Amino acid sequence: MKHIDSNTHVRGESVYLDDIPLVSGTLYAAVFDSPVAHGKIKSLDTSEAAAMRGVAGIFTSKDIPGENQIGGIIPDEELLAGTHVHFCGMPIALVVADSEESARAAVKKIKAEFELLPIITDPREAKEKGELIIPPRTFQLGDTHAAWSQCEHIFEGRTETNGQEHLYIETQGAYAIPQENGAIRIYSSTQGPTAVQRTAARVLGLSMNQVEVDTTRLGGGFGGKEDQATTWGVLCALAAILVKKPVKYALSRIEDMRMTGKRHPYSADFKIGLNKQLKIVAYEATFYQNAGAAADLSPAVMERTLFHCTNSYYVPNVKATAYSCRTNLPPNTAFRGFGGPQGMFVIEAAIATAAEQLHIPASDIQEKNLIQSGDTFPYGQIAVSEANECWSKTNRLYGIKKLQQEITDFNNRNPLRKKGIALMPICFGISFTKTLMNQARSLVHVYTDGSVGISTGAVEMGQGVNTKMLQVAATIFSIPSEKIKVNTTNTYRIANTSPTAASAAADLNGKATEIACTIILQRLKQLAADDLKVPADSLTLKEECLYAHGEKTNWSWKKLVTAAYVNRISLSELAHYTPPDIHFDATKEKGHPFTYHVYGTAIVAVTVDCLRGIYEFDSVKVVHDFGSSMNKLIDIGQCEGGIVQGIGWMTMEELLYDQEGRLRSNALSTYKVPDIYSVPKEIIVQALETTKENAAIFRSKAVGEPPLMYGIGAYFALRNAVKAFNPTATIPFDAPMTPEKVLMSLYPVPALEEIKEEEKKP
Ligand code: MTE
Ligand code: LUZ
Ligand code: MOS
Repeated sequence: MKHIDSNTHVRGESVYLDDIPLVSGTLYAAVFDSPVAHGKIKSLDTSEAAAMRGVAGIFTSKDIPGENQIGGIIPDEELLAGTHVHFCGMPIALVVADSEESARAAVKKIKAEFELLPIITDPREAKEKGELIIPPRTFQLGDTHAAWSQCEHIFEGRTETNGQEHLYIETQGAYAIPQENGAIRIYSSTQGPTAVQRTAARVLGLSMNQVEVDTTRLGGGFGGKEDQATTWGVLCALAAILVKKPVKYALSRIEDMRMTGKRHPYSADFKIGLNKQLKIVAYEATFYQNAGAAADLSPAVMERTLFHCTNSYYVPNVKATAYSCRTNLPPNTAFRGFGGPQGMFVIEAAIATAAEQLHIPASDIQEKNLIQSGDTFPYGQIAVSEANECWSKTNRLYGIKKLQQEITDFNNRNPLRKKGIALMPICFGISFTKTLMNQARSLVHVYTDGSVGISTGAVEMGQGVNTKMLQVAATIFSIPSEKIKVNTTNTYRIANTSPTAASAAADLNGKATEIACTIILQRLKQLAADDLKVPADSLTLKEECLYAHGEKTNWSWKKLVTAAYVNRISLSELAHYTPPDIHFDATKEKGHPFTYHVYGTAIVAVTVDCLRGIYEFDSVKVVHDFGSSMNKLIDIGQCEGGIVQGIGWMTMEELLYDQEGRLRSNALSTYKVPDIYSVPKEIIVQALETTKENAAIFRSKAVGEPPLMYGIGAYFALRNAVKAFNPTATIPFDAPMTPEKVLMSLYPVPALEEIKEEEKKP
């Protein structure tokens, strides 16, 4: 089945926040945000701005009727700065005017003076100064201290991974409309409608039942709207309540890039020990997470770094410690992979270090250490692994040694163009690591004409969750998809939702939908069973016809539905789902936090132009563990998108804050994301088809985040290509590996003159 939005998407008819028809009298908001990264607000003068034509109001923290607090995990973040600012881009005042232009013009007339305070942008410096968001956490398995003596080889190193701008095509935004009796409706481009609702209630001093949040779809979220859409939803609601008029704010790209947090940059230290057989005996890592100026989701992101610090390998002795470091940058937030990629990069760097020192391909080490079913993760969960299956199928399909040999041959033939290849196995845990968040509800209505409406807590952001919800209902009811509509995500229909995140939305909401549909179907079957005098379990629905013991009856879907209504039997159901058997004890850092894991293996190949430092990705060849995919088109699309986004993070997206905490890569002219010319020439995604019980909806495993981590292979492929040209290059593990960095690491090569001479020969 195609993505159900594909028709309206290509026609430009899909409704995003900025397409919602406006109520007359709507005003427009714009934010005055801090120009300095840390300081005390000495004075704030809004008088000139307030006098401008079209300006309806300017609001600061003093105008907030409830609490000036938006922190989700820790209450450490003000909506509007009160006395101090903690990052460049922190909202200070909110202007409301009769047009976007007047609102933004008025913002420019606001004057503020600051008493400047020391600025920290580096996480290690923050840690040294005791600026931690939460106390450090350590995951431990076995005893690394005792294990070093069993190691034949021990390597140490340091890594840096930079942040990443989400660059959802639709920027952040919201539209709030006051309702009768002080209530409010907020249209929000958010992954977490309940977070917007809860926070709006808190800030406005309302109860949650007075706040309706409605989301049709997002033009991408990628984690950037899991928590940080809340600010804009709440600001619009605040202004709307204060001016008693509808208020809209759709951020410009430059505002969005400046004011919102991104993927967390990490700095890390590692130590890895291997025995003679190249088994990893011990691994230690210390992670310094650059959290930015407030907690946001950083504690949860940090936790997932620890969960995924050994990627898809079994290591018997592990000690990993993570620090969430407070700096004067915009609070960093969820981004596809949620700290997992940052953890996985470090062990891949450790393995690459070992491989380079031992003069063997990293894949020799990777393959020998893949986690097997029955092995224990550092957090105590026992693996049900597909790591070896994915690896060996990759080898069967694409031939790892053959590809490596082809690359060596190419490199021997070509003095100025070098290829590099890297294997990238992945393992990603599915479930919110905060166990209580793993719950969802679905409300299914069957109407008397036989059509069906579904509402869940899932937010459509391009990933196809609505299509999957529709497929669930179509499959259970055995009716055509045209009879089913998936409704907007709305806090009045579905309450207390978890954000659409952790790749878990299709599973959680899909299972709830499956339960709701099954309950309604049971009622319909019972009705027919009574009439036909057969047991209900002998009945099956197929293509809108009811069969008893395999024989067609005179009951159709339509007749069942009508009869149920006539007999006063409910055609609606609200179902609740929570995955069984997950738990985690944070005092011991042990448990069984994930419903299951997703595995896969990628081979990434790149060609570097060794005169210019530029490069092209030749191919990404993958075997991915889909379970048994319920929608191949969508799931392959998720893989392709994730891979390209991961390659962007690892190779070209160079986020840059200066010493003053100002974002220098603040527009698409200075921040380069992958475009159609820079995607790999070939991406092949093959399925590891398994029919094993796996707790996923219809055994179709979650697919949203895991493929991003194949992109990590791009970094190591590039590194190998550079090493093929300049074997003595010392390349720090400092991602992204931009063309500039590639060029710098290619040279100086003492033998360059000789290489040039060589090339002139026929
Ligand atoms: N795909 C598209 N097209 N747009 C997105 O914003 N977000 C990703 C992933 N795929 C995203 C996407 C992220 S970060 C997550 S957590 C999952 O989708 C969420 O959706 P799911 O739980 O339905 O997989
Ligand atoms: N969000 C969250 C996430 O709150 N908890 C998680 O475990 C998670 N994992 C991935 C992405 N978002
Ligand atoms: Mo995705 S980072 O869980 O929104």
